[in-house]
Amino acid sequence: MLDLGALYDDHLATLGRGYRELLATHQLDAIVLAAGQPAPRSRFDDQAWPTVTTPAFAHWLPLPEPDAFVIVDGSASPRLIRVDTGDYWESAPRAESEVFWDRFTVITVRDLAAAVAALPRGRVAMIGERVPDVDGVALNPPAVVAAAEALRTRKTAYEVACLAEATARAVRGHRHVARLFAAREVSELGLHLAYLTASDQAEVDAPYQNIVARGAHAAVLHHTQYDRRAAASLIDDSLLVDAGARYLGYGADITRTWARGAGAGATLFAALVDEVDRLQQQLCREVRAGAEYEALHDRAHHLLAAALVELGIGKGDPAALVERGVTRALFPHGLGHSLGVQVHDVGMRLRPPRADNRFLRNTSTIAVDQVFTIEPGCYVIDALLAPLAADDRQPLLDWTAIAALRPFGGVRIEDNVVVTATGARNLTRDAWGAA
Ligand SMILES: [Mn+2]
Repeated sequence: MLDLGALYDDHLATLGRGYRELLATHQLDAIVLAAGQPAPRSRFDDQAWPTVTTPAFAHWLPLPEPDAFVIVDGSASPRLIRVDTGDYWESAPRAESEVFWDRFTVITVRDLAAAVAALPRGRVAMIGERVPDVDGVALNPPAVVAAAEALRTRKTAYEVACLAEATARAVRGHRHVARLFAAREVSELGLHLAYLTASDQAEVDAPYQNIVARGAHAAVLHHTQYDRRAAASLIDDSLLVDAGARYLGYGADITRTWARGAGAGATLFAALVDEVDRLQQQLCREVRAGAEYEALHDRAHHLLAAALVELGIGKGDPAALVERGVTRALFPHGLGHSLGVQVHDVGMRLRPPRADNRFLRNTSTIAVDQVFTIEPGCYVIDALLAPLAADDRQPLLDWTAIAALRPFGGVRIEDNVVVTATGARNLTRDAWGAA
């Protein structure tokens, strides 16, 4: 196993430097990072969603505990204020690693009021939500929040190690459901539960709601309404699973698509899965520090157009399929997004994309130590294809092929990559190879 302690020390040292600069720039004596409180499910009962700590807090330590505060004032050891009410109804949430405790000066108090009383006053900013108003403390000043978010775009070795472990867990889930799908009939709900078991996580611990889509459901980009029925016998079918796992607050985000069956539609769909997988790996190989992520997204459209013509799904000049918006009807989402303590992490969409790339979540200049997803896809979404069938773009697609693919929904292949000095390290393929 990793020497997480040494990596965590370096992580804290990097964060400490970044925050000292932030304090100086914004003329602050301290920043308070509030873990926050669980959000109520409804104002009409006493149930709450599980605690999700404020990302700026999670960036400092993997403690999934409400009402805690980290105080950063530039001193060597940040302070951690915790509330222990002696509650006997619930067991306290536990961090999966204890690595952080002795790096903090820990102050334990009996209630939230005492925690608030212990917070610094004066030139102090606080980042958090569902936190008490504190006199003399500015809550979420936008410039300070933006500066703290900017510190999250380049990952430390500790963060990459956490993401690699999260990836390894997710890959175990993906491999398991792929085997199940090939061998016998299991409903979407059954596959979802099997994924959680194989990746050893409760549903509430997952970084996002698993997308588990069979057949035509795979054309629904965020299909989470799991069908509970399974067919009686193995049929020609597809399975798209977009599911992750977490480690110490860091989430992996992986998609795989599988095809089954020997009929003409299944055979064409399997070939499309192979093509998208191939072009996805090509895009991962083309990641270069200094290049624009949006250019890589544009490149994905050109590679997809060539693949479509190769497979007989698209017709004519591949460049025309991109220029006329045909690839955008088949691949309507962005190529990827930043990854970290939030599954759609911050800091990589500082400017909006071009209008034709409007769902793109990463418009950054690619830089060493960024971690992001590469997730091209291709789907039969009738709402997007209908305008093409109805205008002069109709001859650009083979509609018989589209009809053959429709029952299989679509394909998406998604990996998590770390930008290096010479290219990118693919956490997902590395874990897949090692599993
Ligand atoms: Mn994703």
